[in-house]
Amino acid sequence: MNRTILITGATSGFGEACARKFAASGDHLIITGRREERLGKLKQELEGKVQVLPLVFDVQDKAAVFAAIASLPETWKKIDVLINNAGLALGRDYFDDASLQDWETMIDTNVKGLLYVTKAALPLLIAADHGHIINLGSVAAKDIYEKGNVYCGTKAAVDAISHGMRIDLLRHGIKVTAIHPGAADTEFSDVRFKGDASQARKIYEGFTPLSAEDVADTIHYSASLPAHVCLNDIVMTCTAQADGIYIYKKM
Ligand code: NDP
Ligand code: 8X3
Repeated sequence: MNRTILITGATSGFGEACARKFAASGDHLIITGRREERLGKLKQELEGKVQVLPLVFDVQDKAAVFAAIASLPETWKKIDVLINNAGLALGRDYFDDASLQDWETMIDTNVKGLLYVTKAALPLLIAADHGHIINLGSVAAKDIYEKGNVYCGTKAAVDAISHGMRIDLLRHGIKVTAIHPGAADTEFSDVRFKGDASQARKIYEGFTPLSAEDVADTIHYSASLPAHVCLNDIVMTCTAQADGIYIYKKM
C-alpha cells in the first residue's frame, strides 16, 4: 500500500508480527526498540519488498525519543500509521508487596513513553493528512484483576488517553484506535516474571491463547478500512477468555 508505518516495540511479539504483516501489504516501516540486533535481523528479513528504517531508542528516554524522530531522513518525514505498542508488565504482586521500581518502569514505559512518541511523531502524522494512531491497551484496562494494580492502571490510562487523543485530534482528521487484547503468547510473561520461564509458561497452560499474529491481523485490518471509517475501541480475546479475569482452562 506504500504507506509509512512507525511501530514501537518491533523486536518481539505484536510489534514484530505487525512489521511482517504490514510489509506483506507493501507498507514501508520504521521499526523501533532497544535491541538493535533484533531490529537489524528484521530489517534484513523484510527489506527488498519494502523499505525498512530501524531506530534504536528507549521510549522512557524523552530526549532520545525526540532526537530519534528528529533524525528521520526527509523522505521518511510523513507517517501514515503510528503503532504505539512498546510496553510491559513487571511483576504480579499484591499492592503491598509490589516493587516501586517496577511501578515506575511500567508508568514510564506504558504511559509516558507512549506520550513522548506520540507527541514527537504527531507533526509527521498531521503532515500525512490522514494519520492513524493505534495504541496497545489491554483487557487489563477494562477489568482490574488481583495483583494487576499498577499494570492495569497504566493500561486504563492508555484507554483514557486514547479517547482524549481521538477527541482532540478530530480537527486533524487523525483516527485513533485503542486495541485491548487478552492473554497472548509472546515474550510478555517472560518479561513480567523476570525470566522465570516456568511461571511464564503456566499463564498459557490449559487453553489456546491469542498469538502475536492474531493481534497483528486485527491491527492491520483496523488500519486498512476506508478513510471515513474508524474502529475506536477493540477488545479481543481468545475464545477461552471472557474478559480480563475469566479464562476457562482445561487442566
Ligand atoms: P513483548 O515482550 O513480546 O514485546 C514488547 C516490546 O516492547 C518489545 O519489542 C520491547 O522491545 C518493547 N519495549 C519494552 N520496553 C521498551 C522500552 N522501554 N523502550 C522501547 N521499547 C520497549 O510483548 P507483547 O508483544 O505481548 O506486548 C506488546 C504490547 O501489548 C505491550 O504494550 C503489552 O502491554 C500489550 N499487551 C500484551 C498482551 C499479552 O498478553 N501479550 C495482552 C494485552 C496487551 P525492546 O525490549 O527491544 O526494547
Ligand atoms: C496483558 C494481558 O491479562 O496479562 O495485558 O493483563 S494480562
